[in-house]
Amino acid sequence: MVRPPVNSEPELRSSSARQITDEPREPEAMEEDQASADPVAAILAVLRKGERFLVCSHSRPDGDAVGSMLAMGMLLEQLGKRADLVTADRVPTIYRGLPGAESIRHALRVHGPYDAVILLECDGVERAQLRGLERFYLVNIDHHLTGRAYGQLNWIDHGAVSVGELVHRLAKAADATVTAEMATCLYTTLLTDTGGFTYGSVKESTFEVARELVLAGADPVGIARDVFYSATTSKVMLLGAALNNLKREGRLAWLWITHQDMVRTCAVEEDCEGIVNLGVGIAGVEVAVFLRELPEKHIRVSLRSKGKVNVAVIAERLGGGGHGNAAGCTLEGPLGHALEEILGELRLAVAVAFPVVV
Ligand SMILES: [Mn+2]
Repeated sequence: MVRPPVNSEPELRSSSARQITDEPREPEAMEEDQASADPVAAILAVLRKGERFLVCSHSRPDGDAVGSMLAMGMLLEQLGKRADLVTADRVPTIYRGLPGAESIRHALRVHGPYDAVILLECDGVERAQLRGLERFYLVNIDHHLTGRAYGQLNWIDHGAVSVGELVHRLAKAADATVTAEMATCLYTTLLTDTGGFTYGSVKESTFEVARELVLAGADPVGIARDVFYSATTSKVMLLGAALNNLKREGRLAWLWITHQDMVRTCAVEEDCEGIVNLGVGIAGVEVAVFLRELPEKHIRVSLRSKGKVNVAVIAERLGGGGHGNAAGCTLEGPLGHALEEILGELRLAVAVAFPVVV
């Protein structure tokens, strides 16, 4: 049995290794071990036991965040539970057509009589940018390389291409029906987190999951159209501004936009999504970085790698996180300063990954 979810403040528990002693072990210690041995069963036990749940994901939600939240909400509903879905930022326009997307509220603080909070896609509780989360029983489901076991229950699987893939596994383990609506949300997580099935995380099983979701009613053509062929005019104008600032140096490429570029093209934050891919899309480029000047002058940094350089390690060193192929962080401005800082890291990483043979 897992520890029952509680409404009151759960005590913080260390995930560090326990010393082996002859003393009888506390029941809690055994629960923890069982949870780490079979996180799916442990999470299902929490879901079955509770009544009301809060489902959250990271701020600036992407396709995996939105799709996995919606599918998790549908799963909880099938289990006869109440679920509130909350993120710190609005759902991006391209995902607003997903089934149930209108049910996601955006807020800065959470409160309520929740039996547990299910945090999806957050490598740290702070990624959610929601105040008040810490006092709840936290179920952490993630697939980031930089994922930490900050929850009372943690399921971190680096092998999953999206958190949606994990929610799909959970739904099957619960013997829930994967409805067409759920399949649409889950397929969206696969498509977006793999860059249309092209990133290094993709493997044979990815297509097995995709196939199951299509059989369950997901429309791969319609979803791809909504995700990849539905850009706003301001987004395409913004791409033009970014391409004007494109630089190439051997295996490195970088591009940036200023806050002024954002204002001039009437762009919104979500229009910046994917710009970094233009840099890494160049033949011979191994790593690309996209920098965006925020209104308050901090610099948002997006990193992409073709695979030889682990950009999650670099992002984490600078206070961010992510995957080996795709990661990000926020740096101090001004833009020129942030650019030099990140290029210093990247030049070194490229030199290590591609040593010059003399
Ligand atoms: Mn993801």
